[in-house]
Amino acid sequence: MQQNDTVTQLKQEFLDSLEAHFAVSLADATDLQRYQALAAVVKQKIATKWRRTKEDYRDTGAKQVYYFSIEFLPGRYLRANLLNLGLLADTEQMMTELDVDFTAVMEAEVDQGLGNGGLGRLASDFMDAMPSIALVGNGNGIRYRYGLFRQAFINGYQVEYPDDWLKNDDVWEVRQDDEAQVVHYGGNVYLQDTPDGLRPVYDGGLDVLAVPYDTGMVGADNDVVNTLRLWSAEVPEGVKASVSERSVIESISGELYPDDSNEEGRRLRLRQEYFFSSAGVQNIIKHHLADGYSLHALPFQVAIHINDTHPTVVIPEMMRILLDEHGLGWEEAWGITTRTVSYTNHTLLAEALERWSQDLFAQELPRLFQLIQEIDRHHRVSVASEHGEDFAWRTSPLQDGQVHMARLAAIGSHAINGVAPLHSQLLQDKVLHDFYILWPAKFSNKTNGITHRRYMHAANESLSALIDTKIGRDWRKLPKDITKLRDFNMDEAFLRELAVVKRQNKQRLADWVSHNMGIDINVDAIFDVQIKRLHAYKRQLLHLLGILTDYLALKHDANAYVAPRVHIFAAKAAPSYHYAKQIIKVINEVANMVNNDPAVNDKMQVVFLPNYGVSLAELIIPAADVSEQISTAGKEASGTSNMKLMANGALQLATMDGANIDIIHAAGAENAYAFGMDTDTVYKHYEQHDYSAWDIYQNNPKLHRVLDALIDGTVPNVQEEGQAVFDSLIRDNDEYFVLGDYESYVDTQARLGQDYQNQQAWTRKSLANIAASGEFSADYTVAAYADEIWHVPHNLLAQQE
Ligand code: 26V
Repeated sequence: MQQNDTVTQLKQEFLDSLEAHFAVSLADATDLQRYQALAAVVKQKIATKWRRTKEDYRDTGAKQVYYFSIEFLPGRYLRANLLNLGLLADTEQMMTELDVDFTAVMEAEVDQGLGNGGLGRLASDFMDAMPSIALVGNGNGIRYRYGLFRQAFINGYQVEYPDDWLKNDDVWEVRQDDEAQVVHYGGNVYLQDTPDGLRPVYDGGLDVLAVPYDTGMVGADNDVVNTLRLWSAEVPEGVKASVSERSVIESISGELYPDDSNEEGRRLRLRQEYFFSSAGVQNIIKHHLADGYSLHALPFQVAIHINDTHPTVVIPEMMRILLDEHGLGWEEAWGITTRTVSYTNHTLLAEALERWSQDLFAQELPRLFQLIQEIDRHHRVSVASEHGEDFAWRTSPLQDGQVHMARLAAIGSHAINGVAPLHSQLLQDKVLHDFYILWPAKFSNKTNGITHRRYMHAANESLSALIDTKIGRDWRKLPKDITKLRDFNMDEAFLRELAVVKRQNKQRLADWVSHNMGIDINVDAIFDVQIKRLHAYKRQLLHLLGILTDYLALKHDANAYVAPRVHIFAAKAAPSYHYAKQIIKVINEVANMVNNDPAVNDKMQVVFLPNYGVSLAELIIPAADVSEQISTAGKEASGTSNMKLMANGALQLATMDGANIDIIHAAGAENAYAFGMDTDTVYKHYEQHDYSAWDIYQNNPKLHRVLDALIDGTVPNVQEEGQAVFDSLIRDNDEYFVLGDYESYVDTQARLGQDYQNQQAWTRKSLANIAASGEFSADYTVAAYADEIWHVPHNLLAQQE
């Protein structure tokens, strides 16, 4: 079909859809109606491919991957779906011909935020990558009624509002009543002797109906559409529930926990974990048997991947089904379970490693608790003879009144991986060392990746189009081919064009900031960006101390050399994370002070964009010059904003942590700004107890002055918060070594500022980053999972190193 014909047909479908759904003409339709009408057209196109994909999987008996994750963070779907269907350019043209503001139409879609941060967004990047490399992979999670809170600032303080994302219905999902499952909680359970052996008898407890909503995950330029299945909790049909019973049940899928580090061990969270794990596993086994396979074939037909420990109850749940419902023996059930399940760890922070009180666990999931006791007993017996009682004790899922989920996951799965080389190494050497001794072959690394489709082709269309003019379009399918761009790093015209694209993207962001925040930022300045959850270990505070250093230097001497910068922050803090919220307040007050001081204004500005999420990331990332990745070495498992920013031409200002190391290696050390302590140094300080924040404060006059500014009124309106920050750094000896890395950070920033003045040299470094970003495509990451862990086929042509 001619392109014009496609546009003409789309136009007709769009106008028909508007009339069919809303009985309005284009001229009278709101942006929301236009969005919903267009989305309905797109959904129809997806539906045909989706049905065929499902039929094809069933007819060929393909092995299925199920990615279990308590969070998915898809953002908006419309643009990404159009891109993958190959209809984005035609739709843009159609909208131009109709004189419709397409951006406004796309922005009418709600940003689906059923996740906290990196872990949830990674799951959604994988949902995009899997169908795009024709891999049979589905998602399994929770359809939270309320997603991550909407953030606003009032007087510089974070305020949280509920995220009522289903207010206007979700166009993309399909409710599947026939696939509903019952999930059982609580009550008493005892074992009864029957002719078939011991069987559990349940007494009391709560039945919850899990109803799935499916959304098609569209592959890029192919006919594959996989399924993301999110479960919603309802009262089972025929059950008479009081108002309060109903609300207990519905609360299970009521809201996302807005925390990504501190396990508070709340009962509802455990119920959520069991909810999607149990519904998912029951449904998988039901279909497996209905398709005529034996339970012994499960590991050959199904791979279940658990994204962090939140779905670890999959392991005892599978045992329950195999033993109690199908009468298998322990050993055969255990073999089937462990060969089906694999596990990714996403954090080294001790406070984020999940543990549950055994009492609470036994109350909520009594049968599963019995099975974990049995797993625990088998484990102790099997390791004690060779490794001793102490070792058995240290590695047991049940210890000190708690259920240790990472231990259970390590024991009950056949593969364990970290998400960047350093992180995987630290898992083997430290956090999961005992398990590495037991089963070295279970361990591997799978470095995270990102979907260049959403973050480059869709969010930065002009960059991708410019790249196409130099190296053709093949790199869009084989991202590593983008290294061909290196041939053009002496092409001055091309470097200028790259700089023009960056400037346009900076202007687009500046327009947003002006419109939404009333601040006019200088697009000639360095856009110095830090976007991620607010966490002490991510050290937004180090960035802030750097800002105060420049500010005081300029106040002292108006001619002090400071390269003009716009410091851009975006971050949500967990509502219960008091210190993180205090840091937000301090950053906002510093921003106010700086932005309203004409003495420094032409050299520096600070903006903290509210309500960070996927859509805001898509706007900020293409505009970034500098990517701040400054966590304490050994704390950030991987990071993924680092990869997105690199692909869009930002240079890294980074510690040697997580995937920063691999990014610096790929781009070349001369094209990044590495600084600060490495992991060995950090660990030495832990061992030797020789770190003194007080000494650093006393011996560095510049830093002394900066820290005092937090408590002597220099920064206004932070009496309490400034003191809290000061105390955490000085009195509590600076847990994350902010002061230890301060000098190195400030020096590196100064060097970076100098380098930026040579636009051409800077753009050449930017090009080096873009050209090296291909290896961080999630397409390669999921292909590696497929080849080495799941053992399923895909069609990504692995490229020779
Ligand atoms: C933990 C918890 C614990 C308490 C309650 C809620 C909750 C929710 C999520 C989590 C998981 C935290 C782990 C996490 O998000 N890790 C991040 O994973 C990214 C993808 O692998 C990685 O890039 C980041 O470095 C890592 O911090």
